Amino acid sequence: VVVGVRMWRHSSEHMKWNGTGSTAHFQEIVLERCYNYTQLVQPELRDRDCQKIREAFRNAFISKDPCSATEEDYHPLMKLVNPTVPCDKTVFWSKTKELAHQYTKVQRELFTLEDTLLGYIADDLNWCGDTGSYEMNYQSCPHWKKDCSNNFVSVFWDLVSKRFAENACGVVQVVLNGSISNAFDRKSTFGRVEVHNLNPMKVHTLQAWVIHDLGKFPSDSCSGSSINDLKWIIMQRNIKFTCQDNYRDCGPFADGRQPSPRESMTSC
Ligand code: NGD
Repeated sequence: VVVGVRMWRHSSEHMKWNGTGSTAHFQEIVLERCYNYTQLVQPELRDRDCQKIREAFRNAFISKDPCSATEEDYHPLMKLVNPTVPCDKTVFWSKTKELAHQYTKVQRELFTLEDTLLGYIADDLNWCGDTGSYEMNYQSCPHWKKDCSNNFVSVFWDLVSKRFAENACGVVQVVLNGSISNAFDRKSTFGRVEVHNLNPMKVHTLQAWVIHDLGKFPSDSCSGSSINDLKWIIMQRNIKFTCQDNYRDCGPFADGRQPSPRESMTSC
């Protein structure tokens, strides 16, 4: 009987939420990424206290109901890390994560959110705690669609995306996916959060790149209705809008071969 009760309790904990659990070694990964970023990637940030950052990150969600996250929970963490991207260097993306990151890896002075300290630390990680426990839940975390939208991961990304957009200045860029039917999606983080938090006093132009996968039929382009939607929203906000399909300005290779969109974005 005792074994039966134990097994039942164990499996009910296991099944609590529908999303994947916290990333194994979350604390260690946060600390290691923080040191890597502040000591090697952006040594101007070498004075940041990574132990404090790790602690503030953990305190934001530990011992709390994982479906009741608020922006305030992250304020102590936000205070420790303010975004610092120079004007003209911000790159947003939507459904083009890999391509956008290839782009900023080559164009080293450009920054996606994941090239800033908090985005770098949290990218691809998952985290949640539980009321009445000092442990993280490694079994399951709330799924943003199936369980609750105010979970700690979604609230974190909405908040850091908002701050990233608020701080942008000059010309900002967005890399969009022309191989899906709506390259611009009002419900994406870019469409729902970032676009609306650009400051028209600081940002004068949004430059969109609509890129299709090689060999795939283009499903959307600068002249499509979703981009028109974006153009309308941006112009309403008194920001200039420009759009470029499959950017290419480096001409053919020495052997005459035309570069693919991917090649021209990343190697010209
Ligand atoms: O509401 C959500 C949600 N929407 C998308 N995604 C979400 N995750 C939640 N927990 N809650 C996930 O974010 C989705 O599964 C992808 O893994 C990722 C990006 O979604 P995508 O491709 O639809 O693009 P978005 O426009 O929603 O967001 C990309 C822009 C980009 O300019 C970054 O500055 O928003 C920023 N970002 C948001 C969310 C997550 C980055 C990330 C990230 N690095 O994981």
